[in-house]
Amino acid sequence: MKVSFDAKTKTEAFSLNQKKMLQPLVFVVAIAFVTVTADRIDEFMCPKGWRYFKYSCYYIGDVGVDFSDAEMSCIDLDSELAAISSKEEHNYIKSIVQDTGAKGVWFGLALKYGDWEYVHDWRFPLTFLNWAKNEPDTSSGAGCGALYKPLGWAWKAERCGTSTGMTYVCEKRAFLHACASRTCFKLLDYRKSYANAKADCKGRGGSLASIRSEEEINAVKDTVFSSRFLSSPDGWKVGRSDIWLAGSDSGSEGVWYWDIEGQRQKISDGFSNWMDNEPNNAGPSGRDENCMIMRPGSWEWNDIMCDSSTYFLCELSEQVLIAITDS
Ligand SMILES: [Ca+2]
Ligand SMILES: [Ca+2]
Ligand SMILES: [Ca+2]
Repeated sequence: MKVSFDAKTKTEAFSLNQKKMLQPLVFVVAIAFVTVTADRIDEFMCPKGWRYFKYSCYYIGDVGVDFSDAEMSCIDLDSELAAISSKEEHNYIKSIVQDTGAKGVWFGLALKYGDWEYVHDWRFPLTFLNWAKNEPDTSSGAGCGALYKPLGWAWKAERCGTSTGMTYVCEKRAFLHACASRTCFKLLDYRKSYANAKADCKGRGGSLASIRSEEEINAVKDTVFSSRFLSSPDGWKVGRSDIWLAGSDSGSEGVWYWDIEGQRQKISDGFSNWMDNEPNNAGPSGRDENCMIMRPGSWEWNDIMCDSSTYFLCELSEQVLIAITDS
């Protein structure tokens, strides 16, 4: 399978991508039915205690929190105060805060230098606004956005230090998992160095992924090339970029291991899927290549420099994962 894109706009590349995906997806699904019936494609998932909606996970906090505490609480949970970019998303959040007993719900919108912006990303385009009538009213020093129950949950500018009756909504992206018999894979669609990717997976209760069979390659294909994943905002980029796996020869040049705590295994003793003439340890300016990536499409491996930055694949046991299905 060849995955390539013309340098076009994101939208065009995305539709091109979907057409190209159709054929291989049919193929992958057929294989899955014939030979690896133990495999399955799970829905998008969110951590326990989070709610899933349209590629995002939402968390509603405690009542009685001011804006900056709400912001910090979301960051502590590896998320951000929600950015509400459509009527649909607004209505969803409204539906999950109805019964919290809160009067208002902080989300990510705040007044910065005279403009209303999303606090975690000022570039986030304000394509959707849902202010109540006569809002935002900043005359009393209000500078933070909240869904406000007495106004039918429309948005109100509230004083940021208000905590009475206020809860908050955090948001983070949901990810698709696919599981083989041994383990489940989770693709992270942001870039990190090998060491930081390894730490990220560990922080999720797993590790960078090792691939130990054809069956696991099939599960990874499902994870990376799911048509649903590709319709998420960044999916089109991920399907054509290298992905870190847990392989490394940092300990002894040329001796490759799955570098996983408690499961360290010499790769040459088991399943292996290197590209032709790799690993070659041939970094620029004579630098070592000691960390392994997998290339979507061929699903083969290469060694690259560990401080490169790319997407990565974690493996997690099923106990770590809690499915939240699209309702
Ligand atoms: Ca959002
Ligand atoms: Ca090396
Ligand atoms: Ca190489």
